[in-house]
Amino acid sequence: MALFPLPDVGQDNNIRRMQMGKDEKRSVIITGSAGQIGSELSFALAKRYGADRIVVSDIRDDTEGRLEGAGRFVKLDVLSKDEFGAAVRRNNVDVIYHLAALLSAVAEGNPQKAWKINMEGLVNALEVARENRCSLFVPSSIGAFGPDTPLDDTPQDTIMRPYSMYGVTKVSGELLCDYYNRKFGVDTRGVRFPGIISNVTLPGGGTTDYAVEIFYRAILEGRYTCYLKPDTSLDMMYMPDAIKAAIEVMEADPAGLRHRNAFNVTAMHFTPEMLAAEIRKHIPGFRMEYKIDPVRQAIADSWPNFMNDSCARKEWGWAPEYDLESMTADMLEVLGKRAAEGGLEI
Ligand code: AKB
Repeated sequence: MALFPLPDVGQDNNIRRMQMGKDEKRSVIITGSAGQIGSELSFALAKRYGADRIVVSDIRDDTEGRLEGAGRFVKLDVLSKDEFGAAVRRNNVDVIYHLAALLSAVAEGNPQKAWKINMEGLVNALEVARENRCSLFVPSSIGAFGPDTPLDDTPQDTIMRPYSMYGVTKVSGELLCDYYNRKFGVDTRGVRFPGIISNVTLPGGGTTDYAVEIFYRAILEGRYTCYLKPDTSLDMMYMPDAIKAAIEVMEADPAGLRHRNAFNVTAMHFTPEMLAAEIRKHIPGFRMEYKIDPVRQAIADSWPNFMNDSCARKEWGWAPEYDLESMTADMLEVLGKRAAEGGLEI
């Protein structure tokens, strides 16, 4: 017997309706727009649905310039539900991409603050979505898993007992999003992102950051000191695929979704030594050294070596475009050009 009768509200896939141009007045809001994912997803959404239908928001208003062209800017602290709700109502928002959160290493440094921002911010997003009948995307992470999880070919549905505060907030967030879907009919969806590699915005305090920093240091200095052990295997994804996942899961026909919060998605998995070897194919003299950070190493050791993302492939057609080889070649080309113009810094 179903624990809750499914309410007949909110399941109307707002983003598909917008994409089909059936409701020209509605818009999408992105929280944490200036962050690693937000600063690229905001522009991708503007390109797809029209910048006039995108509201970019961040707690820092000094980021407004960086987001110019992606949509209307609203300064928003997600810890204020009133501010959040007002921004949604004022802008006729139908779809919320809730990206404002702390990453794993920073969260471990201040667990109380991480709980507050990651969980209270999420509860506000869920309540605002419920009250205003919005669809809601919330990113989860490989951080939702823990050392008791099967770490090879990690299944979609498995043991999740993370040791890090970041992981605790991610599992709690997944459960809460599913609860709001079942109890209140809010159209909540999410993916478990692996480490994301981007050539636009640097990540801020994650465990997988090495996989971005290494490219900057390889180009600028020809060497990198890695804080994870050479054989630490983790799932990764190039930003264009991460954007694709965030958009496609929201556009998916709800009738095909058996899962919602949150889908395993991956594009590649590698170790620091494998990435260094791939970079050496382009920069033969590249040198890798190791100085292990015990906190980030412990977090990485508790995360999957590689995930099974067959549910995402089956339920909404997930298929990444970049692998280790093509991602490395593209990163080095884009960052190399920027360095040649004198504009590469870390
Ligand atoms: C982090 O390292 O904290 C993030 C993640 C995998 O969620 N990149």
